[in-house]
Amino acid sequence: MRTLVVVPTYDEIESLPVTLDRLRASAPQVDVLVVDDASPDGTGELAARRAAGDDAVHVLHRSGKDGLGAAYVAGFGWGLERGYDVLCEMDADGSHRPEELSRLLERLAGDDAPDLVIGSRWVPGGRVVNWPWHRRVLSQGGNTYVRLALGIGVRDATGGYRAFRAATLRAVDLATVESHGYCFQVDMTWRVLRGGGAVAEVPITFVERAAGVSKMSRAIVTEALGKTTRWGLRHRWGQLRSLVGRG
Ligand SMILES: Nc1nc2c(ncn2[C@@H]2O[C@H](COP(=O)(O)OP(=O)(O)OP(=O)(O)O)[C@@H](O)[C@H]2O)c(=O)[nH]1
Ligand SMILES: [Mg+2]
Repeated sequence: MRTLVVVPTYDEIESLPVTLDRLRASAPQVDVLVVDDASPDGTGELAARRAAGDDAVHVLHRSGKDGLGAAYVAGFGWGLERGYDVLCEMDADGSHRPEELSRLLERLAGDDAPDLVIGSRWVPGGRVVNWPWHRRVLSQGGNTYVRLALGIGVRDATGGYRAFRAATLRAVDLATVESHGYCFQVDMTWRVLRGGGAVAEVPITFVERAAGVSKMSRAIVTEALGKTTRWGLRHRWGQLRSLVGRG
């Protein structure tokens, strides 16, 4: 299985080298694509230097900050064009421990193999390290809302440590994905489930970033809540109409 890990970056000059070192050491068989949105701190140049010295590391430079969702769509397109079998998501900030990637990949390749594996903070065995209580509440509350609004069983639909089969991504119409922030994660989960795909979760230990600043904002939370509500309502409306139509 040729595997590509897509790492979106915006101002991660301190975190990215550590993440790349850990990933190359713990999963040397896996290729990496850094998708940088012209980070003012020079993360893109750093990634280019790493790519020049390591055949397994690649970089895609984009012209400006356009959100994590657009970066992943571009990165997935790059990987699908080059024939990778499995495409993964991983943050650059150390929150997603590279040493746990093999567990996601094993689950994707195992028996009754799912179409998408999510590294999950909110299943038994999952943990979050160094998060203040308000981040826990936001993530757990947000995920509970997503589960109820969409009527799905996934415990960590906003989690961004993931492994997709290439076929799963090909079946999703990536060109129409418009979500910017971590709403992108909910969007992709919902698209896979709506398309009849199976989603599995494996517990991870999520570690709060040690360096750099968060790109999380009120706009990102609002986008996720608003879109999730709309998708949920549209879905229920469709169910109601087909029920009435049948009666
Ligand atoms: N290319 C690109 N990457 C981004 C953008 N926004 C965030 N990222 C990257 O996406 C990953 C997740 O972003 P974070 O800032 O860590 O967001 P978060 O994990 O919700 O917030 P923290 O809990 O503070 O870490 C990091 O690797 C970021 O550098 C963007 O607009 N473009
Ligand atoms: Mg983070």
